[in-house]
Amino acid sequence: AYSDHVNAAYELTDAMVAKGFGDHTALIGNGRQRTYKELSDWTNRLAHVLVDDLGVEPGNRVLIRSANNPAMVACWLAATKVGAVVVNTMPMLRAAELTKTVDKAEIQFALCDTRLIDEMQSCASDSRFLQRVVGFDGTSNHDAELDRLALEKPVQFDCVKTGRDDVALLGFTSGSTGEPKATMHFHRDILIIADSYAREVLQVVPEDVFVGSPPLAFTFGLGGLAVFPLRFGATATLLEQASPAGMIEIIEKYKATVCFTAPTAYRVMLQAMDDGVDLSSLRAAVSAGETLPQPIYDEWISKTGKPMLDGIGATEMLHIFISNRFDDHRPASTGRPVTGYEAKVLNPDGTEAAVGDIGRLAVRGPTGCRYLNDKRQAGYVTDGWNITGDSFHRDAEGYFHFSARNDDMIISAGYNIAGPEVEAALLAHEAVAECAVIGVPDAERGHIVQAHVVLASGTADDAMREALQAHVKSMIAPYKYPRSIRFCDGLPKTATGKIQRFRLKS
Ligand code: 3SK
Repeated sequence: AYSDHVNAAYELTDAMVAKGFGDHTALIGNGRQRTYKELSDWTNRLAHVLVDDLGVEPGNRVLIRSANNPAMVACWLAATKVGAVVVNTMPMLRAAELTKTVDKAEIQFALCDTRLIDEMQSCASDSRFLQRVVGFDGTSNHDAELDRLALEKPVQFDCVKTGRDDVALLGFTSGSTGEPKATMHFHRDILIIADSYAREVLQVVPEDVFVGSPPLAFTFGLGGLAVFPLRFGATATLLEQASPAGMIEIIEKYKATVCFTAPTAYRVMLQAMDDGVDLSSLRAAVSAGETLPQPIYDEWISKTGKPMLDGIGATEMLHIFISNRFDDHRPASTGRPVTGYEAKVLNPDGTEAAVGDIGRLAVRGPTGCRYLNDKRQAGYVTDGWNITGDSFHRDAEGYFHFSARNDDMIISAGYNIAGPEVEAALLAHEAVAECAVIGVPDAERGHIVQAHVVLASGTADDAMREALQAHVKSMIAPYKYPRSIRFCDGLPKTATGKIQRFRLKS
């Protein structure tokens, strides 16, 4: 339903002003608020700098390096307005990782928060691709080269008339192997995720205020904290350090209504509610990127009266494609496909699995995987179906149930054991705060189940180990119990809160 020429950034800014949202607050962050009109003007001035001063041409690749803040969103929109292909990156990347990204995507220009410019400069100094690094002021005082140049520019800019199938974004994903892949997404894809998932599942209205933790550098964060609010005239709050405490503060201060974060942050929010924190403004709590433990789901419903919206997405698909709904949700289920998407479960031979049988999840719809110059494309897409790295089963009513990432399936003495199932059993024990289950090599059984456990209470000793093993055996088939349990103070996680189980394997 998009015309041949559509520019996603125009639709999220200037078009919103034309629709009457000019005075509505678009972005809040680093102590400042900006209306849609101010955002439109700001991004138009920046677009002029990109074209007039830097010489950015449509199709050029522009890297943006920043923590989540309004300036990062403005840079992304401006680069999209001029028809560039944007690569958003996380502040924690070091020069060597930036170089890999620059080389893979053949990036010519970098817009970088001046607080993070050293690593960017050292990447640029010996890059064959990078022509220019320009600093911007992420604190929004407009006190850096890009900001100073922008202040002299007009607030009108004719956005490049990009084709709806022109690439607008390269989303990087390292999957479980750590070897980065770049996924290409079109201008129309950016709008589709809002017009499907955000419209249908979240039912976003202009009065909504969004908050959350995933970095804008990941498509999960870019969708949830920029595209979705801006598409509907709502407000995005952006936090450079999105700790649970920081999100709670924003929710209370701005009466945030939609939250995107991982289960571990929701656990902290639930505890805070017991201490009197008022999170009642939240009408949508989206959990994705990590398995939602049943106790958190149950406690959320009992404390708020609303279901937590568990969903599954992938950088390859740009955003969430299966989700629970407010009025259509099942405990321990990820829900049903978002309108426009179809999903099925595959047997190892590629045929469709019977109801209840675990297999690989396949999905197709308006967005999909297009890796940039990567042989792994053929492994991900078959006959138009995107074969994700997750094992699921579908029940008779069409709800999909997560079993494991394919890498999280442990084969022990001939049994297939889904690590997340063991984790869910452990989490149901009151002494367990967090845990991650992996398979470790074992001479006798091939692999055994090993649990890494962070305790909420109790002592990390053999008695606790035995109590947890007995507890798991009482909850699920005994052969699944963790033969090895290691206690630890914390688990390795990505910036989006995903537990990095592969880092426990060494
Ligand atoms: O689950 C994820 O990792 C994800 C990735 C991209 C966009 C959305 C989501 C939930």
